[in-house]
Amino acid sequence: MPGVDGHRPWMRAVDFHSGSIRPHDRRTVRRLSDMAWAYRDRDAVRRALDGGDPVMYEIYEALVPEQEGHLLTCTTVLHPGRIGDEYFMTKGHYHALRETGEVYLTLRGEGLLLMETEQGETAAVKMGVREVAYVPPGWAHRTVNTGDEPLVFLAVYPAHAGHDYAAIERAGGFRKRVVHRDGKAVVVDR
Ligand code: S6P
Ligand code: ZN
Repeated sequence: MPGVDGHRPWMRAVDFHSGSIRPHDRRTVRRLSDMAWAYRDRDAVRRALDGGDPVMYEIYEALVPEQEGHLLTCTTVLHPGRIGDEYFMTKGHYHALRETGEVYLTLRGEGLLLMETEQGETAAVKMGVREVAYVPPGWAHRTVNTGDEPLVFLAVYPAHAGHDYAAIERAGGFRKRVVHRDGKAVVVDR
């Protein structure tokens, strides 16, 4: 039976260590300057920017049509490090189509998946190797690398979901932060 839109089945290789998808259709690099607003310690942000604007994370994508029915597969490689006492993290977003969820499978490292809703609910879910985390529809999501090696995870989500970063920025960031305190990762209020 032919596919609904002529898109052919495929297979890609995922390197669990480097996080690369081979071949990938797009690789996106996010540096601190792309999300400097997200960190609380402004002096630490300035120092890190002056020190060379570190790469925070990379995203490898296997692109498919951005249409309902398709699923987009991608990996994220979130580097270890801190800005002040706050761990390296992703910008975080709602899906533009709020009714779409997402699945994360951790391939390497350890971290936390911070989630929240526009109604004020919050959650922090552990991310560890071979563990799956679920982002329900309507929940904004941000990953935080609490370990000392790259946090690598595979994500699958509806290809027509879209990304709404502006809602997070407008809200002044996520309601919770993950900071390094007494040698461990602690979730605190913004
Ligand atoms: C996409 C999915 C992830 C993130 C990636 C980077 O829906 O949630 O692939 O895009 O982890 O995070 P962000 O917040 O910069 O898109
Ligand atoms: Zn997402």
